[in-house]
Amino acid sequence: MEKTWRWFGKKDPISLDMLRQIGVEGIVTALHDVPNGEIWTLEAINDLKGYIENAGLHWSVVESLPVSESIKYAGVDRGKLIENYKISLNNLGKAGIKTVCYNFMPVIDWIRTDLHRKLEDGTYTLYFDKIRFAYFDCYILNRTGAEKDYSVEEMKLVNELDKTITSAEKDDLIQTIIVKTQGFVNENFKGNVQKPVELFNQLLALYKGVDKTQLRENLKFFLSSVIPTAEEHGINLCVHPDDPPSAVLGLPRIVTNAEDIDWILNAVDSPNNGLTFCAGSLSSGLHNNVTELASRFAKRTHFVHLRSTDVSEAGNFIEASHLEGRGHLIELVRIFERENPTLPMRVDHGKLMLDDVNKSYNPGYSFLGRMYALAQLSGIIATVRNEMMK
Ligand code: DNO
Repeated sequence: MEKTWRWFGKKDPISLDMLRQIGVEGIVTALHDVPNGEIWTLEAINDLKGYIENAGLHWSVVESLPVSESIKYAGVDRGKLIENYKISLNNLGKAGIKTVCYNFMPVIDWIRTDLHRKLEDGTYTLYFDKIRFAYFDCYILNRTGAEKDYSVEEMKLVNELDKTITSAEKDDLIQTIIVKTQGFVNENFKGNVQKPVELFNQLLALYKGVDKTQLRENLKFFLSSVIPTAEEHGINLCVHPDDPPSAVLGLPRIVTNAEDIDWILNAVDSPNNGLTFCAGSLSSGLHNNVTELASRFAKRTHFVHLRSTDVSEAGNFIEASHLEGRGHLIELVRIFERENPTLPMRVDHGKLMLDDVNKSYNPGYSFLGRMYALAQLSGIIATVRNEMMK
């Protein structure tokens, strides 16, 4: 696998020179300043590509070429937005960038409720607490009928939490779920969001009547339109799994398990229609066995995110060490090195450790924590390659 790193562009405090020193081989990035839905011009792509190459690296993967909300709920302007998407793909193809990651999660991308979960050793990791999330749903968004999505026992805990939660904690929950985790990856919440809860509810309303079947049809419509362009340029499009891999807030999610992935790969059966194998997202659902999924889908995987989780029976999950947990990263490296050895992979997320705590990195994207994980994974990759030579 190629060792890549998610870099947030020229404004990223982590410079390309730093990345060269720690053994990064390829860059994962996007034109973060272009608003969602607008065309990525060849000029802008080439400018960033040249900048990366001047530093002695190369632009390996686009993460993400974002899919506009209106394409996901089939709004009136989806035709125009899909045309723009195709032009952007065309331009990426001309520039020679051949792996493009995207996701199809309505309204909200990845979800966490705590960005500073302290571990015994003094480092911090990311955490999802089902009851706090249900609280956000039932008491902060006040979504009609939300209680029905939780068990009686869960609602009991949610109602108890309501008696003790402070307004600072409520505010922190809103900032974490809507602003901090979404702001840097999700156009819906970019910039200075004034009224996050109101905005969130407006977006939820756009999906009234969009169930799983309808969302699948909308994805199929999108893929049928863009995959021919991808084929023409040899671009591998790869959908990112839903994180966590289950329906949330009354919204359908359609990249959650083996059956979903199969459905998508068959919806437009082309090698250019593939998967981003995000071990962290997939492993956070107890229904998923990541090593089975990897063996099954390795040939249609175009990009790998290596991260692990531990999940409780109650549905809470914590981002685990890259050497432990349900992600089984050692086994995944074995599978991918054997089945698809040139795949780009990036270390996904890292702990906050040492001097990281003094910096303001995007949540999950620390420098020292990710560097530490990259070192661990480099060791695994080297070991696996050595095993394979024997
Ligand atoms: C968060 C990421 C996601 C992911 C996008 C891909 O850390 O895993 O934001 O990049 O969903 O489109």
